Amino acid sequence: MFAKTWLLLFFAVAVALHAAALPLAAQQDLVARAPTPCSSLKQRPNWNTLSQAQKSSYFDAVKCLKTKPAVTGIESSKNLYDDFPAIHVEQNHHIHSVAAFLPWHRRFVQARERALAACGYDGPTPYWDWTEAADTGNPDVDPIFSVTDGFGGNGNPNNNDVVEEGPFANFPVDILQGDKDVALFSPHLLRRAFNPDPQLVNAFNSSSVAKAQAFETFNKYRYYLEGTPHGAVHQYIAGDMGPAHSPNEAVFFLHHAQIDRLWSLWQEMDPEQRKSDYAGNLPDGNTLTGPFDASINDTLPTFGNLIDQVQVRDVMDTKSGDLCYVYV
Ligand SMILES: [Cu+2]
Repeated sequence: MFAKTWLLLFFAVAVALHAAALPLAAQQDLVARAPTPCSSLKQRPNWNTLSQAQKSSYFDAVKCLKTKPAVTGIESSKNLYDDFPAIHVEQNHHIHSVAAFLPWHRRFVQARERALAACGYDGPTPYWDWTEAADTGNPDVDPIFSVTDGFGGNGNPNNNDVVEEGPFANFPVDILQGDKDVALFSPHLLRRAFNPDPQLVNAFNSSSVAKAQAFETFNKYRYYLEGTPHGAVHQYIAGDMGPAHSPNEAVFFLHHAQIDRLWSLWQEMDPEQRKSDYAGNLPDGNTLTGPFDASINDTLPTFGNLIDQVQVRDVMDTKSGDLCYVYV
């Protein structure tokens, strides 16, 4: 008993001495950091509520990214637009089917927002609520695919599924997943090949999302959300939205804003618990069977200089730190 108490005391003194020897900043790091409150919150709206002028300035900024210098240093990436698919391909196995899927993509959408701002865009960061599209049974008629004020429609099946109308008509895809010798992955023009399979469409309708939102722990939630609604939207649009180079498809960022919105709505159902609930496998584990050894103190996989690499805990709350936004 005495020996045990002594040992504990010795340990406490050793920790205190060790802490005293550290510089002040490091000492503060030992204390759990309180999230920095935001001075104001930006609103992220549904794409369909944007004005024509906002939509067209959004498209202008997206296309402007092709004219800005690359920052990732990835050899194949020649401009800021290509940096997004390039880092997503490079980090593919670190950011999918892992615990970090949601927080990494949350920050990735924020990186896109900052890049668009550098291209003069001062409008909001929109999301695409694809449940509205799926609930009609015909997602292809959703206004997001309008050829007049949307992202353009389906690709032309008689021309390798190339998108021929709208702001991304005949748009170059230069960053590719995998081997450039494989026909699908050689440089080409942006492709879409909508897959109307009802099973696929139902996987991102409102009842599928209701099922996702009903999970009570992060590990189960992120597994279903990623594997079912998220994956189904990629597979529905298909073409360049399918492979890991999917950030070539501008709709990617509105899809991921929606995924981020669903996660933030899920968190708001029980903020105290869920803004610190983080669990799941690391890249070398299995997404379904583990081991589930991810930690909220993990550093996020790299964004290749598109935005700084913070810890998971820094992006758990959209209303704190340097996030400061809400979905409306
Ligand atoms: Cu991704």
